[in-house]
Amino acid sequence: MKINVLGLGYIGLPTALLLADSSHEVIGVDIDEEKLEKLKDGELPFKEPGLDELFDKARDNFTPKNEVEKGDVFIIAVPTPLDRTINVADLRSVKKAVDMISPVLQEENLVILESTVPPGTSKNLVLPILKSDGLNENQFYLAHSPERAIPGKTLKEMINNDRIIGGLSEKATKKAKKLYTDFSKGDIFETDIKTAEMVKLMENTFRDVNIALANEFSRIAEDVGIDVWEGIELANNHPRVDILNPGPGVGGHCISVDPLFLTANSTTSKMINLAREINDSMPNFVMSLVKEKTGEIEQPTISIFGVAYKGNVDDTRETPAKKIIRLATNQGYEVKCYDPHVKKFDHELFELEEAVEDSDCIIIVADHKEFKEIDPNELEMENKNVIDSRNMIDREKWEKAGFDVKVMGNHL
Ligand code: SAJ
Repeated sequence: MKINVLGLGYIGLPTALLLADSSHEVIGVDIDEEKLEKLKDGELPFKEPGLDELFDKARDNFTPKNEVEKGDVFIIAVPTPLDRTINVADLRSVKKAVDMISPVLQEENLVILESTVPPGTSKNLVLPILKSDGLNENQFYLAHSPERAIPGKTLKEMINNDRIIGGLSEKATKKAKKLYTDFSKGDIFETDIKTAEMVKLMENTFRDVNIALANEFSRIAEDVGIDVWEGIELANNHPRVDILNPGPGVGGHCISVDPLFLTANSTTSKMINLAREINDSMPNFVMSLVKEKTGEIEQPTISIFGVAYKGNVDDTRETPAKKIIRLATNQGYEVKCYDPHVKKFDHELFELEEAVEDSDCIIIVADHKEFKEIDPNELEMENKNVIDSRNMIDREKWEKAGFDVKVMGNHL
């Protein structure tokens, strides 16, 4: 089949390559010319385990382009960010993608929306545009199949995770399901289009709310005087309890954003907004710990370890590090950042040695595996303080090297 994949980002590109590797002829469409040139030169625009090998195998069936071609299938995997000023989804990229498809849409074509969208988007926004060039809704197929892969394990999860597919008609669902079985080994569950849209948001909201609970526990643990990490481990021995991990805040383009796609469509939500508020306040809590450690120091310097939104990825979208950095610089701190995964960031990045030079406190924000390997004896600092917001370093090792260690959520 000839398949157009619109949007060659973290989801679209792996999807396009998996389909190309399954012997389909794939046109990868993007508006970013620099990205297209890179791909034409055989270079990947981002890192993801296994993607290099897949690209090598699938390249012959994959053509990067800035426009769609007539074909059999159109998969839309463009970003759907949140407009932070009004907390409403910005669906302009979806609209642009559908605008590109409708003039070339033919009878029997299948259109699949993979981007995460507020419930109702497929029917209210996508369908009318697809119909605007003459076809009626019985002449083509429309389905929503939300992506569920987690950055860092995208390919593995795309192949092995279960999928939800909701078609506008039953035939649309079946057609989309058949396509995904070309590379997906997981179960594929069928539903209607609006339920599929909502399920994706429910999944990420579940996670956000549960991380908020863990974060609230960590703050209460500090007040009460216990170690929340030990508490969570013990509580999770219960067969029906599975508490997530506290942290410096929830980043990434999904979990910190998707819950608001739900609340924007409702006047009744309380818990979802509250969870967002709790998670968004975690950088402030981290900053309060920094002040406790550095309050006496004149013109303190701090070192942020890990500006990615989570461990072992190079993605900085919505990273809590940004808020911590802004809060700190606003209060006169000098901030130096170190991240062995990230190459490009709004704030200057330093090598390890330089990042800690003259520093008064290290703050572990993303839990990159490299931080476990650091020998604290080799760090030359002005004052040896470390705040671990992820409970990831070997406390004893750092204390032996003369560090004053503070683990977030642990009263000690
Ligand atoms: N985090 C915590 N504590 C935890 C787990 C995560 O503080 O116990 C933080 C992370 O550090 C990070 C943020 O939450 O800042 C989100 O990380 P994540 O690993 O939970 O999720 P994402 O955003 O990388 O990917 C999620 C996944 N959704 C679920 O697990 C329900 C993924 O399957 C989705 O495909 C993806 O969102 C998406 O695109 O929607």
